[in-house]
Amino acid sequence: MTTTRPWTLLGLLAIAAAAGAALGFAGSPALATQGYATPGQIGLPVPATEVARGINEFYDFVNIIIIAITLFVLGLMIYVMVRFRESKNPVPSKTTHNTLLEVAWTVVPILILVAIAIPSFKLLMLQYTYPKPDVTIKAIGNAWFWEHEYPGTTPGDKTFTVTSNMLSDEEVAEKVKSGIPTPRLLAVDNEILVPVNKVVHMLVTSNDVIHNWTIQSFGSKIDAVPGRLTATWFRPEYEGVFYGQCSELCGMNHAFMPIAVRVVKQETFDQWTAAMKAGDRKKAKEITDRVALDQAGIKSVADAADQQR
Ligand SMILES: [Cu+2]
Repeated sequence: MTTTRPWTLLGLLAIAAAAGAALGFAGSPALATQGYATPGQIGLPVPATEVARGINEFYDFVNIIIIAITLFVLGLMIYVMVRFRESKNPVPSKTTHNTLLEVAWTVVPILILVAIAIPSFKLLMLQYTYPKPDVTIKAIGNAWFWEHEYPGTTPGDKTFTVTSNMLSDEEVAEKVKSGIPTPRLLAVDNEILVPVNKVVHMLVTSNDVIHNWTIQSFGSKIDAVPGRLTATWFRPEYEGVFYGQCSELCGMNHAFMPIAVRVVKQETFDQWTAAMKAGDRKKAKEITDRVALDQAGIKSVADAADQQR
């Protein structure tokens, strides 16, 4: 058999893969306006940070390679089954070596792996190079809820802690009635606030077993290990509420310890932290609810659909 035919096939498949890419794999999910996956959504939750955007792009890129390789192998198999079927090819070839082909099937996968490794390492560098923080928060995993500690930034400054428990179905229904879009199994009683376009360092640890602090829209996912401090960082680029879940199997209520981060204007953040430091939880709650309503107004398309559900 000649060695030219597989290459023709590879060329065709490469064109098909490129066409697939142009048709939409590289597109960002325009429908999602909140930081969680909505029913029927294709793709990852909408990215809100540079890292998350990088992850989404990398995911699309690797998917294209996977699809191209799968189609190529499938094509080769179909070609061999048809072209060399017993009726057409009763006396099989005894060929055992083809230098050009052997070099090619070694070199091409190496090149593909290098093409994957370069953007992958770039992304890892971005994820694990921590810019100077504007806000530092300590997340503490508990069986089965999260606590977030905002340490004081100057001597004498107060540290405060936000404890977040998942809302029950009744509480979700009540909140939805009041006009605040509230997803089931993700919304919590006390959201944490962070300022928009600021670098947040999240130091992560646990009080009991290993949990994992994750917000997909931020591209943040890091284990919460008892007795150790791990860290992730994010700089949310727009306002909204972003949900995450514990992502390390930690026990009975593992699925019911969501994380809700609300990204707000710096002044709102300052008001909220001032209220929290003063121990005025009621005022802090009012601020959070007001922002939630404001943000629901801005992002009305998906939210209206949510509320009707
Ligand atoms: Cu957990």
